[in-house]
Amino acid sequence: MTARCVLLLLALLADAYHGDRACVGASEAPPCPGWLQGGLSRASFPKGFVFGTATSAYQVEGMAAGGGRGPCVWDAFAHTPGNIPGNHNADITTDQYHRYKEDINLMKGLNFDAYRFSISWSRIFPDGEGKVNEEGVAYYNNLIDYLLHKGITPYVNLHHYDLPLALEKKYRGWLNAKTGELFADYADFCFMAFGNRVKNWFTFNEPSRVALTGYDNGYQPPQRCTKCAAGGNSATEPYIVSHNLLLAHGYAVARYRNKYQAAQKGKIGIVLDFSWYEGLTNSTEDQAAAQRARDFQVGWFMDPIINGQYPQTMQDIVKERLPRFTPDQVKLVKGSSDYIGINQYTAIYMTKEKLVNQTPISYSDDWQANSDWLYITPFGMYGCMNYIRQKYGNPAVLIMENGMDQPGNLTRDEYLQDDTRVGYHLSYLSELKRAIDDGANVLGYFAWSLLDNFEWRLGYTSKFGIVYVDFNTLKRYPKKSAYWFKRLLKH
Ligand code: PNW
Repeated sequence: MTARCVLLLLALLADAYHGDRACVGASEAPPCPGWLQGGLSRASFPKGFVFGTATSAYQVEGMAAGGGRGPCVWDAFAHTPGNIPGNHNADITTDQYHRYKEDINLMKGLNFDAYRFSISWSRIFPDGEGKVNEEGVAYYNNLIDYLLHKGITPYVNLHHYDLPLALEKKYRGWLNAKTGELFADYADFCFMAFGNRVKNWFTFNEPSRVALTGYDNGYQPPQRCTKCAAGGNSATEPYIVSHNLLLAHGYAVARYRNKYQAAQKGKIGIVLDFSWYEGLTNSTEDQAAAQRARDFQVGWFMDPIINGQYPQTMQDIVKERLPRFTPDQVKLVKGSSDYIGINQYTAIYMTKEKLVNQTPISYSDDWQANSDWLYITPFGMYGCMNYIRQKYGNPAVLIMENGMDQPGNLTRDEYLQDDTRVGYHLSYLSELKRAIDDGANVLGYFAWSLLDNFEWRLGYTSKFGIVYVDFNTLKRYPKKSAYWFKRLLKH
């Protein structure tokens, strides 16, 4: 679909909402004939298709220095003045640590089936290794038990950017393969402690962004790059880190499969970010730029996990800077996911880089491509799902994040009237359905996010929730999009 078609579609959707406005404020309006569900309901999706919302530990839990939790790399980053607007941090954030029952009741009331959250490694092992923090274990036990009590299925991610600070300091974090071995020990503990009730596991969230933002451009912890004050090498470290993350994933999956899976009967995978890349024009060069982008973003992890090696384009461009898998590592990584989680937000038009460096000096230079950022691009959802189906043999996929933000300067009422977000989810779900109808093996969809929360480098200035959080009182207010989901998902 062309960008113009998309704009037209959105204009039509916006029009339809405005007609409905009086009827569907951000309150639980009575059944409203004009409510725009776009013809979608649960019945539009395969039987057993799962709908949930997603969060991550650092972004919603709070109690950062409480309950026996050790610091993670993000605590140190957020507490360094100047890193985050308003010097915000996640010491309290939405305080889900104390309010999880309220949040689970909210999910239940909105008719969601599942909740994706992450476990904070440093809440279980404050130093990343060694002594267990029983208070942290009790917290996750309570969270899981209450989810199950309410009939909400937990989807648990083991690592969402929040590496224990002790491991960064002691071992240089993901630059050291040792961190991957410790990750497997932590994962093993979680399978042992929670696996009798958790049947859906993920190792990592968006490992490519850990490598990109931590080691290529240095925007996020540990802020390493060629020109960074902390030191680094953007030409080599992103590749070393992603290799170590792939091995860490493999070690953890092997533990699950060898020790727990037969008895616990769960599944395990990884969550990858995948923006849809289109060529800006049909020229061979732009089409090749789009393919390089897909390979460098999602192929970087998908190819090893499905085929046991990095994409050929990466091997050709990165050459000796790209680590090689030993035969044992191939065995570990190839086939190491029962399903693939995909975070899908947007699409990007790619064109061949105007000035290609003769000697690329960073992972992002290696893409040899420029991009034009778009935002509400539902065709990208179709593109990603269709691509994975065709290129990787149609593995089972879960959409683990999809959503959009609002800027930080509106009034509460303006936040609650999030018509644009309703249109976003409706249009992306419609394109997801189209991909499923064409044969894509998609098992579920998780909206990012249940709550407005700590949006990393943007602090609280960017709001992705379908539920508004007043960060002075911590009171939750469902937005119009929340009620839209409630109606979509009614049984
Ligand atoms: C995801 N991009 O990160 C993360 O998994 C969430 O923790 C985060 O809150 C959410 O998206 C919203 O930002 C991404 O620029 C951040 O392409 C940025 C991008 C992709 C994913």
